[in-house]
Amino acid sequence: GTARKERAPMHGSSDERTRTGMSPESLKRAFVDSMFYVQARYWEVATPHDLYMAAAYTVRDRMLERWIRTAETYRKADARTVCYLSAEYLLGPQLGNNLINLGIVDSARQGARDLGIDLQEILDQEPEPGLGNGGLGRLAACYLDSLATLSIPAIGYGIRYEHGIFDQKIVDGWQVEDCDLWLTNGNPWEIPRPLLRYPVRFGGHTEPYTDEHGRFRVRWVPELDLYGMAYDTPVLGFGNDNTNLLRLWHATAGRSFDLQAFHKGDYYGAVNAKVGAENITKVLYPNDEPEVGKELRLKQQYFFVSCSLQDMVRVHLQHAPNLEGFHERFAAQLNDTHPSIAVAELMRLCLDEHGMDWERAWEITRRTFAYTNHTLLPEALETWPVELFGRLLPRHLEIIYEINARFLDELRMRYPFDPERVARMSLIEEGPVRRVRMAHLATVGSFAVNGVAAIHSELVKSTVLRDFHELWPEKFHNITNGVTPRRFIQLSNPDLCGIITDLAGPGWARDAENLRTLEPHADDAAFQQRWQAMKRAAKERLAARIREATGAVVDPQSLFDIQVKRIHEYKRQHLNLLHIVALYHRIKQGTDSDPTPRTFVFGGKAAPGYFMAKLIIKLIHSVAEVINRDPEVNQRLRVVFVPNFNVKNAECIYPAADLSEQISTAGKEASGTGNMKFSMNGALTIGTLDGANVEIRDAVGHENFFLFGLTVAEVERTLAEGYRPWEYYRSHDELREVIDLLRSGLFSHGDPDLFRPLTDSLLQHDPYLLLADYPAYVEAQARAGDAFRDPAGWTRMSILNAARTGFFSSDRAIREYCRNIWQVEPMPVSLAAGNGSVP
Ligand code: GLS
Repeated sequence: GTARKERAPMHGSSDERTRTGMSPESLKRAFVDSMFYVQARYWEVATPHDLYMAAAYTVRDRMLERWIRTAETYRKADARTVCYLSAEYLLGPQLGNNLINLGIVDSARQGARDLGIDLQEILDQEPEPGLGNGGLGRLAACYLDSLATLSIPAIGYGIRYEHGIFDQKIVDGWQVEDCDLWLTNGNPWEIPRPLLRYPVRFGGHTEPYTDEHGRFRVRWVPELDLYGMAYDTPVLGFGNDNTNLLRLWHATAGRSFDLQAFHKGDYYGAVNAKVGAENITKVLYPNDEPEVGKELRLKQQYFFVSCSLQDMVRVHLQHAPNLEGFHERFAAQLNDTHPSIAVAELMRLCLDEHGMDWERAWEITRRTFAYTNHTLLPEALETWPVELFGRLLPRHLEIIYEINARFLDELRMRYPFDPERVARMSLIEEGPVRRVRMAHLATVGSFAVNGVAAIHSELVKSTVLRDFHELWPEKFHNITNGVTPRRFIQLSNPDLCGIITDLAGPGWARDAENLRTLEPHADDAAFQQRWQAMKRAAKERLAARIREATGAVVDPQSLFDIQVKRIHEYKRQHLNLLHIVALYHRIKQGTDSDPTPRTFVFGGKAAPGYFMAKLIIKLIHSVAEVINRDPEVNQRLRVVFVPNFNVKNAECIYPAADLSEQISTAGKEASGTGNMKFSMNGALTIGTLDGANVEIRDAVGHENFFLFGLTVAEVERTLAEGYRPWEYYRSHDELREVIDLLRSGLFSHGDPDLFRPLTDSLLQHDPYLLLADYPAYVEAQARAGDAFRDPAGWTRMSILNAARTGFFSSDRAIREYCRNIWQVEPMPVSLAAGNGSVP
């Protein structure tokens, strides 16, 4: 009201600037203030955690004006908004990133130093929000960063998991999962919105009725309801004043629990039901590219999608009398099929809650959504048994049946003599267990479908969605993934950042194509020296971290050969191991010709139920144990496993790599994004023609990339011709000796059976063609080893890799989404332009 406006303090007065100013002096004062008024502590008793919290609140205060001003700007302009719907956001630590995006790293360091505190110690305190599994979740986080940086009105919607991805401990070489407790000490970055709640319903049945206009309608009579409550996190842009919103939903019990149970006197039953409701957002499913089918996961998906769409509808109705025009206000991106139930939910909201007719509702729905496919692996393509679906979401199943009936009619008209095609394209898979095909629902309900690397997008069109591509070729796009240079260069590799800034000026982090200014210096001896010193320092930091985490000592002079990513058979960590064992074997036999000392670094989590992946982790440790303690070998080879690979550890690992292992079977890795982070930091890649490797190799130059392995076409042909891995084993002497060593018990304290499941799988099936690719891999490794012994030549290649990977910035990817899919324009926010009042 006006009364409040009159009393509003002027934001920008000198008092206010003390509170939110960016100088070391005001940061210091605000920090001391937060320690007292937020943490309620005095200096002498402040713990490191108190220091972190006070620092976080100090920084958060400095984000709020931008955030509020951004919300105000978008709202006033009635701006078209991107809604990114994702079940995962692998954000990583916030404090360091927010200091960078506010441009106050130096002030903060200075302010801390004045108080006798080391900023790094404060940064190390932060637990990381691990609300994702791997590449897909980290991509969502990079995209939020770029959306804000490009001044695009955008909201990230997702789930506030109480427990994110598990902490990985290693016990006797085996992975042991420990509960992630990221929220237990409080999360200073989120703002709870207890009044921003939406009901979400499950179960029950539907009833037809006739509305007041005499029209046929359906009412859903659910069995239970719960609420989704919003927790908001600001997402700063870099080099601008835009600050976007990440809104994560937390589940709480609804009134139905009270009514049903408390009033019947069943107090404990009622409390139990409440606990059940709150379970929905308890824990992230720890499977990357999972074999799905769990009821709770479908509940999670529907829960966050329903809250998000209700929130979008609320915002829309602030500007419009009804849902007409909803698709003009919002572009909603489905991050894989996890949120694809949104298609049915928006239909339900339009039809049942807003009285729209089917044709209009369908038009709005199809023009709202776009779908990104992130995997071709058949076991990861989500389908839900119709029985389960109908039990949890009876109304949505009806709507899906109706979408399908109309769609199949269209198809029959178009392909009258091809009933098999019609059956293939159906939203329902027929069989002993009928299932809903979520990728088909997402494709039919979207105006655009994209893959995440050029080769992957072609494969989407020619394999999993082939029939749909034939029907709607114009719907299909490629948008090659990208990663944010703010976190993965500026924050994680300050020395590299210094080198680039000296040459290109500070603007490069907003325009990564400026990395090209490095290129003319690739052969300059003095520049090479600086580059080598940068790499050397990063390797020393990683060596120290490795020593701290595992006790292993590694030599920073050696070639750091690194494979960090989820553990999966298709990613072929065990192919890497076969090479390591071959090198070991040669040294023991005295037949070695590659004297390059190497440190092999592994890291990555295995899905807790994925036995083979866990066995691979055990094998890495077992090989490491034998090699690292053998004095005949350990001067030349070391093998380490960095436990608990997460964003924080990753930031220390990428800058230290000489060689990046991107060795998946061609056609299996949709894109990869670690491959980009390594290359940007000056690692050379040894890799297959898979995912974004193809484009990285084209960008950096074929001579600066160690290529090996079968192509997609060759993989297909090999399998079609009846692949017999046994024959590779028989005809390749070294390969046979290596596999025999694994079967001998040498790496398992004499137990020949421990690794049997792995070696048997390789010899009998080898679905990922390790044996077929082994000779080419070992040969490419020898080339890499040779190249490393020429420091000037290697450094040149390293510089060219960093110089030519600007394309893989997530800013470029987001620009493509804006232009080719979302049709959304930047809306820059200006702090200066506002009248400065805080009503
Ligand atoms: C993934 C793919 O496996 C990765 O290749 C890809 O880089 C990532 C982001 O597009 O998505 N799909 C998936 O389910 N998990 C992934 O990491």
